[in-house]
Parts: sequence; structure tokens; C-alpha cells
Amino acid sequence: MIKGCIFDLDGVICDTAQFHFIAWKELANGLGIPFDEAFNEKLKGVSRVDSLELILENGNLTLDTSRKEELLNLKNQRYLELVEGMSQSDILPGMAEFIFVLAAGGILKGVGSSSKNAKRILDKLRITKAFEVIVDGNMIKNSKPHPEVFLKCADLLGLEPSECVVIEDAQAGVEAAKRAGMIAIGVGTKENLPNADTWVTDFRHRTLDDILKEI
Ligand code: B16
Ligand code: MG
Repeated sequence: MIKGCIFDLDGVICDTAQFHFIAWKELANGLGIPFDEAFNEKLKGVSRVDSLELILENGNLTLDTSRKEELLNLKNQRYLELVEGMSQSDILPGMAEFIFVLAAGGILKGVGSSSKNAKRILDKLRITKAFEVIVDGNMIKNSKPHPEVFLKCADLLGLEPSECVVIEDAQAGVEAAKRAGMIAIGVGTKENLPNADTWVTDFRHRTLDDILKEI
């Protein structure tokens, strides 16, 4: 029986994925490394430091630790500039109602995000208090596809992994949910998220019950 719903943040609750994309693309192009939407898919759900490693590997570039630190700070500064103007109106369509219906049905709600900026973004969206538990990139050692973020979230919610469902837009996130032993709802298509248990395009007029019936 499902007792908890764990939400990814970027690309599920709001569209910060586009801002990560812009900030990484500017940084990669500045280093002379090509960067497109297809490559960006590999970075979704992956921590900041692991994302930089993947970009450098893609460009066959080796940098020392201090230069990497500098680039990580630059990327984050740019990302924070881009998210600065976000507000409640940036919650993705249908999501606020979806969460409201879960709460009314007594389902516990958590956030499981690789982002170290997750709490700042949730505050901007004025949605922080909707969640009993928020696990972000500051609280985990291993980023998605490792299951740590979701296992920790379930544990703090007081639930078994089998009692939780995860909503994810990233390949790494879906893999993390499955490795955690949870049902994974993919926000996207069967083609881009083949390991999810079912798929949705958005949350308008959707409830968890009707999505789970499709599995
Ligand atoms: P930050 P999620 C992830 O968040 C993003 O999908 C990923 O693109 C980003 O690199 C990662 O957070 C780290 O974010 O630089 O803000 O710490 O999708 O797990 O909510
Ligand atoms: Mg995401």
C-alpha cells in the first residue's frame, strides 16, 4: 500500500532544469566543449560536481582541483541569477492541486533532490511547508542514480521503500528510485525514461490513484 509520495524538484515541481541547462551550456561553451540538449539529459538529477566531471570528460579536458572549484562556483552563481525571479507562479501546471489532493488523502509527501539549492527554490515557490520531509544535495553523500536520497527521504517519513512512490523526470532519478525499491512515475515518455513504471506528461487533472492504476 502506498503511504508516501517523493517528488524530485528540478523538472517535476518546477522547471529549473532549463536554468541548469543554460548555466552548464554557457560554462561548457566557454571551455570550448560542445553541449546540447541530448548531453544535458545525462546531467539531470546528477550532482553539480559529478555534472562538471561528465562535461570535462566529454571535452577530454583535465583541470586541477582549484580550477574545478572555481568553475563550480561560477556555474552556481549563474544558476542562482537565473532562478532569482522565480515565484509561486513557476510551480508546474497541476502540481499544486496534485499535492493538495495527496494531503487530503493522508499521503505523506517528501522532496528528494540532488540540488544543494533545493530549499531556496522551494521557499521561492512558497511550497516548502507542503512537504513533511525535504532531502537535498547537502544531506547525501551519493547523488542519483545512487538510491541514497530516496532511501533517506523514506526513512525520515517513517516509511518502508515499498510504501513509497517517486516522481522523476531524469534517467538518473528513475534509476535511483528503482534501486531504492520504489515505484517510479516518469515525467516524460517511455522513450526517454524506459525504466519508469509509468509515465505522465503533466499533472493537470491527475491524481496519484489514477496514475497508479495505469501500472
Ligand atoms: P545544484 P533534482 C538536480 O536536481 C538537477 O536535476 C541537476 O541538473 C543538478 O545538477 C543537481 O540537482 C545539483 O543541483 O547545483 O543546485 O546543487 O532534479 O535532483 O531536483
Ligand atoms: Mg529532476
